[in-house]
Amino acid sequence: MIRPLALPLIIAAALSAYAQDSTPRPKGAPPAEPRIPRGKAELKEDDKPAFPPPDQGWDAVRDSLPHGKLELISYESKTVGTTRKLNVYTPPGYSTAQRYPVLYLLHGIGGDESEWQRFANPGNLLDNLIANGKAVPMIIVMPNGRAQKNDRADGDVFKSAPAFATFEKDLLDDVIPTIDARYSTLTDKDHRALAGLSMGGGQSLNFGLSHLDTFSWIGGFSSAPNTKKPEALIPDATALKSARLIWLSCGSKDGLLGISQAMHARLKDLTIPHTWHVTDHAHDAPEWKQALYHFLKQLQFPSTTPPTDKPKP
Ligand code: FER
Repeated sequence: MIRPLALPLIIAAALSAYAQDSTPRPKGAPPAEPRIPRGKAELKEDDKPAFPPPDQGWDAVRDSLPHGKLELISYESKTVGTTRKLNVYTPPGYSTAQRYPVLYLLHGIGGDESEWQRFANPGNLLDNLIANGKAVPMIIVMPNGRAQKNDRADGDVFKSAPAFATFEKDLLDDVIPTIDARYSTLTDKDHRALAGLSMGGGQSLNFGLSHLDTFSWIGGFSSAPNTKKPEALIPDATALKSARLIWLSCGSKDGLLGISQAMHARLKDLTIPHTWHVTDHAHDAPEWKQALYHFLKQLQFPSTTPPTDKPKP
């Protein structure tokens, strides 16, 4: 079992190993194709913070204000053929008399359904934002993005990279229907967001941008090499017209910065509105925590609730 805070260090070491690997490969080994751009992140003119640092006390846990609830639930995954687990945060005062927007929040290559909780305590960030009138109540779902029978982050976590692609089906066919059946949700795309860190950032861009009928708010934080090519995800200038938010963020000291830079360049070339937020972090939890805080504030879901014939849970 890898300690969560050790993982960024392991990944940093893996990244520099890829960048420096010039050793001869054994006969029959797969080609030594680097999975990441070689060399250090190169800062470009636009690579600046879009937001000032978070307000003071942004991540304090306060007894004086109402808190949401976090629960670990199980669901049957037809995609994987197992019972899987995910964490669900419901906001303070959650009631079936109302319907709520949902943010699906995805973890990185060494994480699981509890990684965001360890890195950022998303529910507490949202409790503080709601109390200050800076974000709206929403449900946050933190699933396990490694869609395979053993979905624990054991051993060489890079070997499970293909299961992060399989998760597209699990998310669309198993996770979302489970959440919409068990919670009082708004089920239209304008009230559904998808974001994640690193592998989860790549998943969010890959799945979100190709399912704009399902998600209108899409965020890639420090997106990993699983991110599809910008030209594939954004074929033309009108492709993302229906999206309400396209968010890209990354640390300036992250060896994976080039992946987000390329997405930003594509969106900029096609004059597609988006957020580009680069801060002074590396591939680490402080980067993802502040990215999530600012992202949550941007999720200003429309307040008029569209008609829905979904029966209430
Ligand atoms: C890689 C480097 C980093 C890669 C994935 C990552 C699939 C993911 C890092 C993370 O999720 O933190 O080459 O290949």
